Amino acid sequence: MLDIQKIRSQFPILSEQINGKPLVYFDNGATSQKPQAVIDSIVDYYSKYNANIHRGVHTLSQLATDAYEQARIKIQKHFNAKETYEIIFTSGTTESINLVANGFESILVKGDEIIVSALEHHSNIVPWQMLCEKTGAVLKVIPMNIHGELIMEEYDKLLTNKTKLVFCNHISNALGTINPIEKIIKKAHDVGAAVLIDGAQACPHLRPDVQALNVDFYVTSAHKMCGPTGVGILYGKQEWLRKLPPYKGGGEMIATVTFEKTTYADLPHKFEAGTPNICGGIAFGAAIDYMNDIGFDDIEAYENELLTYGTKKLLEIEGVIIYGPNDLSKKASVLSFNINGIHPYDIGTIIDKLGVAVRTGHHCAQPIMDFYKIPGTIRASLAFYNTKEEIDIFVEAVKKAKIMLS
Ligand code: 7TS
Repeated sequence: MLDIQKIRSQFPILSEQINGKPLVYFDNGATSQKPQAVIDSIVDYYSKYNANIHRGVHTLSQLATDAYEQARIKIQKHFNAKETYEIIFTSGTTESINLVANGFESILVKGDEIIVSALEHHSNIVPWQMLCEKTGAVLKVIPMNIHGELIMEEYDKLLTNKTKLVFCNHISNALGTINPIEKIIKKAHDVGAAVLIDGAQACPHLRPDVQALNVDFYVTSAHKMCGPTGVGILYGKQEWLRKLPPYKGGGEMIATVTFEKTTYADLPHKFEAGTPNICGGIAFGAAIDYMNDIGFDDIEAYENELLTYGTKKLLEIEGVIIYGPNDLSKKASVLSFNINGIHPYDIGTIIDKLGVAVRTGHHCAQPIMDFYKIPGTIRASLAFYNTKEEIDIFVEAVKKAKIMLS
């Protein structure tokens, strides 16, 4: 059982007023709020041991280096990576995906096939299209059904010995679908393809075990799981990380440099050119500690309770259509919906005036909106610090907006 009031008191922003009303923050899919422990880790770093890392002999630099590398170890343990150097710090999910796509440029040849799912965020579509343009590889798509679930029989048909890579998100940002990634990974491996899982929306809700999943690459952003913006990770199996060429050239990623030839540093530094987001990495570690102290089993159970309650309440409003799986055990705490005849943007704008923050639009997942033939949805994405009382306020706000717009 979570002590929600205690948890809420640890997030200063949750007691803010917006437009004269108490904030109801239901835009966690875009970014989560930050607990005091994470804010403190940022203030501590800049006020007590700010220095560049991996290069100074002086004490401050060593303190900063230790804290940064400790964060990498925390992240390794959290995801159960075998080796610490399999965790590469990046600026976030988008950069992690681009790093892998860039690396496969030298591996793929014309006619190779790569598979993405119909449920992807643009950041897991566009880099692969760019890769296909450069290499002559062909992009195939696993289709989805009306409930926003991938059609696995169609996936089976797409897999051949030409398939070199498969990409799929763990949880869809637009619908909340929890994808059957264990099966997706196993089937891809059966034809010799590598798999990248985009965990941006999964990591705030559950704890992935990359060894148990036997996944080749797993990527996420800190800011969706109580950490700061501008930092994330790429987990890669070491065999793959050794095979891929560096993504960016510069300081810190080299072993030796002459004007004739450069040799690269070992993992993880080969992929970490330049001064990284030191403070961000340290604060990511603090966020992981914070969430683990609360406990992912309790987070999952409580969020499912919120989802069940929110679904029931929202469906009491006439004309509401909720997208995504009907089976709520296959869905994260996302309520993506429309009201017959009303544009999602109009609802979002009115409920904002009532203190409720949601996202409206295509959620960077235009192919999903095209599938449903809609311009977008209203998305309420809930976190473990949200409450049933907030759902009541949100539902009342939607009702008011509906009356105003009808
Ligand atoms: N993948 C998924 C599944 C996402 O939901 C997002 C961001 C990204 C990748 C990109 O993450 P970034 O940290 O590199 O930007 N999703 C959203 C969203 O749903 N609303 O705002 C951002």
